[in-house]
Amino acid sequence: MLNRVFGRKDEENQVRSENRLPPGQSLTRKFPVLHYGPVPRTDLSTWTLRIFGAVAEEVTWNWEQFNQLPRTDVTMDIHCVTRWSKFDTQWQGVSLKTLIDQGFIKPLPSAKYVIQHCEYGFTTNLPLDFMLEDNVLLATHFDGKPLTPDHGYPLRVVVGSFADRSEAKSTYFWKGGKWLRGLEFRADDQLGFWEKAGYNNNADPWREERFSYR
Ligand SMILES: Nc1nc2c(c(=O)[nH]1)N[C@H]1C(S)=C(S)[C@@H](COP(=O)(O)O)O[C@H]1N2
Ligand SMILES: [Mo]
Repeated sequence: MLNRVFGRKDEENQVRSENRLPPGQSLTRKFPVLHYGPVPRTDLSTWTLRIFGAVAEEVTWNWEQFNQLPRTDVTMDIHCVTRWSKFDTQWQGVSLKTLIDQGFIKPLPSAKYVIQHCEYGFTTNLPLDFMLEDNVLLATHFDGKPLTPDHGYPLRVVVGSFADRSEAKSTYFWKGGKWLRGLEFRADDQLGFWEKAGYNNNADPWREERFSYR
């Protein structure tokens, strides 16, 4: 049991000492699955991702086209509002900033928010500026392998924190929609599924913005 010489608690103390554990969180070595409703069965031959709203040209990519977009690898810590954090998670996918910088998506100047549209009508919302940070990824792979159905296959959004930039602006993990099918650019914000249910729209784990009290 050599790999258990350092227990979960030791690892937790380590990341705490590195300022990587947000308030009220604890370290998990597992990868819990959390969502509302059933897990969709996705057929890649009919899958599309639609980019619409406040953009110069609406775009719809099929799976083959999506996979020709430039790809990015990111290692991040993720923080769930249900109080688990997972460290050094490795993701691969597509960065929205890269897509915009390289002209694949052309937001109008009026675009200030992005709504993630997922299977079964699930949505979540973030400011466009935040979506352009490099701790946000449209991810197809976790740990070198395609996402599992539970974790959002074939495409999900991931928002995390960087080990060497702890306390920079981040959000709890629910702002990453699993089974992503569309990105809507908007001038005005629109609360998503958990945000309407009373979760904090800003959702910064470093400020422990879990719930909204309105
Ligand atoms: N489509 C969809 N995405 C979702 C959710 C959901 O209910 N539906 N729940 C969110 C919540 S609350 C969390 S904590 C994370 C969990 O991701 P995981 O199951 O990969 O850990 O997914 C987020 N993305
Ligand atoms: Mo969650």
